[in-house]
Amino acid sequence: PDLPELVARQSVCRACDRLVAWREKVAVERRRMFADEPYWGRPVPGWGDPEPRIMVVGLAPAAHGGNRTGRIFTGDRSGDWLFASLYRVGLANQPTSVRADDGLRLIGTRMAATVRCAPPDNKPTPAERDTCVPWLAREIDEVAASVRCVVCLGGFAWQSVWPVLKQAGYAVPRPRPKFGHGVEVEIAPSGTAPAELSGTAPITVLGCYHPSQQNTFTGRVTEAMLDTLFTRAKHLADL
Ligand code: DU
Ligand code: SF4
Repeated sequence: PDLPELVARQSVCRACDRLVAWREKVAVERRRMFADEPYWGRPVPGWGDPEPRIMVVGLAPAAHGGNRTGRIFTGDRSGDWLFASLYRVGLANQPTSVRADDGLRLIGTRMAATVRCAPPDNKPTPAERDTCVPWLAREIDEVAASVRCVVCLGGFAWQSVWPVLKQAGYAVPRPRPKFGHGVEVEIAPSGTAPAELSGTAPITVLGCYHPSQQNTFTGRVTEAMLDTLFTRAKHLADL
């Protein structure tokens, strides 16, 4: 399957009862309030450069962000911080992301959520994560030939990405590296890597605190921290 087919197939997924109910409940309530606005209310696919050198992995769409606009991190506070930083360091063509048709383009960069439906309180259950992670695994498989750097926004993405990268053909350290802002882990294709990976250079997994309101309000994440991290990602990815 190619990326457009993957996007189409996962956008109709209904595998998690609780999340399907939630994403649709939120959508119905919101449509009533904003009758003239289209409201997505479905799984939010990966988005950006189809041959990315940087892959950004988040947690899950926000109820009134990605779940509303249909584009990941679009129309929510985390996205405001994320896209502004990507723009400042030259990985996006504009600093804001308000609607799926706003002209935003990512440069050498793609992004996806670990869990693709908006969860209540932004907290998917472990079972929901395990159910959804195969979509991320398929997406990483599709882009693995070009990716040089994987940026994990928050500990949830960090935990989820190791089995995915192992399955994609990378030798992943044991025990799993501990998450932190700025933590870098270099991984190389393993002996059983698929042909398009074998013989390729190592890639770097980069930990980044999630630019959630909780973190940005308290100063745990600052604009400077995000800019430094994405500048590093850009360097690692030769962009
Ligand atoms: O029209 P297109 O070049 O196929 O782009 C489709 C879609 O992906 C559009 O929403 C822009 C985005 N995109 C991007 O962000 N960065 C790229 O390098 C290529 C496409
Ligand atoms: Fe499907 Fe993932 Fe949504 Fe669950 S969270 S319904 S697996 S797209």
